Amino acid sequence: MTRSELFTQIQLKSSFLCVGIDPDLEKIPRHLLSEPDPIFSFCREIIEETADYAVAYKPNIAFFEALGARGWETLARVEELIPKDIFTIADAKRGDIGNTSKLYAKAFFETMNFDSITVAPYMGEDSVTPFLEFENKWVILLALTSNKGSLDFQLIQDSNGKPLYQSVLEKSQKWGTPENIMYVVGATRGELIGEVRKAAPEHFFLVPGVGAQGGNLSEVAKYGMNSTCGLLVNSSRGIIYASNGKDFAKAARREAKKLQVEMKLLLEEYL
Ligand code: NUP
Repeated sequence: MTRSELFTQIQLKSSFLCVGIDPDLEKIPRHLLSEPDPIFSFCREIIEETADYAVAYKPNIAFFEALGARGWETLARVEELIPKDIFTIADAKRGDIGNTSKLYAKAFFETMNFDSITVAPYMGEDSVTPFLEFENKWVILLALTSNKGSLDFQLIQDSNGKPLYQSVLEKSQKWGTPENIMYVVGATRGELIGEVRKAAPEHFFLVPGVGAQGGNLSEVAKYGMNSTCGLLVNSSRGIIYASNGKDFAKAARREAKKLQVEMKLLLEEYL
């Protein structure tokens, strides 16, 4: 999917919601456990009920690969059932020497047909560029993550006072364009989101951390929105585990709609 197609979807749906698909056998409603593939049934109902409000889905690969070969099959089936006008993100946080990254890219872009993959920038340019060689596919580079551990490295300053995440933003913009690179910026980062926006004015940001991690949506929009929205805000547990009864998918729909209604107002305010 291209950047302008993504922006068109955002305008059509008045939404920049990414629904995070993190299905955990221990958390999904008990009645699904008698299904032949409980995780698939769970994801299918969640997708059917939230597709009106979502412009992106982000399956986190950990939740599938934890189930072994069967989990990979489920992931492929889930990816296939996501409507084609909705952007797909494989949250896999890959990156390795070039020759290996090339095969990671093939796995997620060709064997499966994801629009994008999250990539850790730690190994540098040659670990990232193999992902950029696929037409209309995207790398989503970790810049400033939502977790506490982001303090350990990402905020360390060099001798000129520049934090490491800023060096990642600066350097990596030379590897690709706003048409094939996005950045992960945590919703829990408040004003710092504005600093990331200054350093990367045109790029889309994937912003996890709203909902269960306590990030604030209106703050994200205030500091992060640009003239083509530039944001995909993710909530996983806050949507998919809104209820663990038989009404789980309807409850997920309600939570997704709540976020979309807020997003519509923010789009009207800032676009
Ligand atoms: O900085 C990041 N923070 C984060 O939570 C980068 C991520 N990719 N994530 C992922 O987003 C995390 O692994 C999970 O899949 C999702 C957030 O889930 P939740 O806190 O909304 O349940």
